[in-house]
Amino acid sequence: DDTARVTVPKALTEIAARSPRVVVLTGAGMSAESGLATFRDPHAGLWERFSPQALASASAWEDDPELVWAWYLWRFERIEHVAPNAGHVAIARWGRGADVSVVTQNVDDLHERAGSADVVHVHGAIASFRCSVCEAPYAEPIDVPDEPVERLPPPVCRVCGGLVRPGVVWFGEVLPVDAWTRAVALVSEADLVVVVGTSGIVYPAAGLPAIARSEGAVVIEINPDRTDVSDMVHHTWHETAARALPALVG
Ligand code: BJW
Repeated sequence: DDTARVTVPKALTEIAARSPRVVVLTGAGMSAESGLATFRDPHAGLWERFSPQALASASAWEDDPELVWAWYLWRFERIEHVAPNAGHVAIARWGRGADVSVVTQNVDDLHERAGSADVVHVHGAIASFRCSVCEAPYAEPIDVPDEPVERLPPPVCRVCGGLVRPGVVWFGEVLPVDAWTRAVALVSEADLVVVVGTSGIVYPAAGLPAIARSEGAVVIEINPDRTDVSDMVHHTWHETAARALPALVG
């Protein structure tokens, strides 16, 4: 058992035990040990020539919707075939004995599948397909090719004929106002915010740890590497999500 060899910094165990209201803020590194690539890691195979940051943008969709749609379908398929890791499971278990909310930048549903009851998706959910023109939800089954392909025409909206898109927030788009408002309220009221697996580069989500700290929360970070938020948190623990969280939560 891998987690048996993880030693939790003593200060963190004490902070976790005495914090009634907890928010876990997660990024792509949270799902890395489930087998999903992060944004700033090189992508494999068909997608190695493309930068994920360039594909995840409103301008990429306008320029080449077939390329963007094929990339999202490939990721949608990957998400369906992977499972929550020990970190997701530990957060869900923590939430059964304490007031724990998850604010995630991830568009996968691994927190929900692990059993977390309160999950706020500030960058949307890949599987909430909708029309890119009239916003009507698209609930038809999505056709996924057997093998990933580089270009695929998106389905067409039943209401207005517009192209169907994934339910995510691209660069240059505004975050869903309800999710963002709730995320700010949660970190403002929290005693402890645990920032897991995010590079802290992408705003406005990257500003949540600073909001939490200025409103009085203790902020700790779990990440194998230094990030753009490392300097402003109270403690950084250089460990992976699936190893650290089960050890921290007990
Ligand atoms: C592990 C690990 C393990 C590895 N365990 N850890 C200057 C200031 C402020 C804002 C801007 C600015 N210039 C431009 C902007 C706007 C822009 C922005 O922030 N750009 C920055 C790049 C500077 N922001 C926006 O456009 C946002 N909207 C907005 O601002 O609206 C107002 C507006 C409107 C119009 C015009 C201008 C302003 C929207 C941002 C939407 C981001 N969308 C994406 C795609 C979502 C859909 C999808 O999944 O495809 O969200 S981009 C991508 O980045 C995705 C992620 O949620 C997000 C953050 O990435 P994350 O999660 O941090 O992942 P990585 O890969 O960066 O990091 C992984 C980390 O895990 C690393 O640290 C590893 O070490 C670690 N790790 N293994 C634990 N096992």
